[in-house]
Amino acid sequence: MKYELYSWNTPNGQKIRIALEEMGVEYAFHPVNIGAGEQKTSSFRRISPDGKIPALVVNSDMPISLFESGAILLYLAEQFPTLHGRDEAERALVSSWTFWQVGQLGPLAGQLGRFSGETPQNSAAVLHFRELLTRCLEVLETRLLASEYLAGDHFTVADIASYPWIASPQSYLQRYNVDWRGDYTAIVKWADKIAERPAVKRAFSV
Ligand SMILES: N[C@@H](CCC(=O)N[C@@H](CS)C(=O)NCC(=O)O)C(=O)O
Repeated sequence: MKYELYSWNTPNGQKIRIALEEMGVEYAFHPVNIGAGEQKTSSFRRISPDGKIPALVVNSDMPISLFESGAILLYLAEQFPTLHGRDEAERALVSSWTFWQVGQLGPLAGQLGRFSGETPQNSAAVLHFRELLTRCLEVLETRLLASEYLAGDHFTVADIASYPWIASPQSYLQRYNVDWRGDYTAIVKWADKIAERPAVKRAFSV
């Protein structure tokens, strides 16, 4: 099999599954149970040095091993240009929004989840990360009021990066009742349209 995905059912893992389903390629799925610590084994660290999912191995004469979901998405976009920007300006936006998700939206939602699970809902940490996450949602809303998708008028890996962090049932926004559906009409429209994509449905059905 050319593509081998090492992953688990979390927003970062779901991104790569969506991209591979959009590409319509076959891939082997290797579950890495992060609850059981399988991501920290020395064998898994050979493909993902920081001991985190997702990771992707691309088999060919010269196999390629990738970790970090943003790097994987941008690599796949180069293989499958329909998921990339159509010109230099769009590709620059695809990179910018993808890096924004892995540098801002993902870690801030992750920290909200971490502290919401462990400390009272009015603790300084929970309030701090809720505020920062709200700012992220405002950034996303402003962009989506001006543009159908994050990099322009068509769906790219930049949308794939952010979508599960907002709308996946495993997203911390769902789990800790961040009311994005009530407050952000452009995000809701964008997310509902993405949810209808057959590849996205397939990615979430497994
Ligand atoms: N920046 C990384 C973050 C990956 C990440 O945090 N993965 C989580 C699951 S969503 C994980 O493996 N957590 C287990 C751990 O850190 O031990 C990426 O975008 O791929």
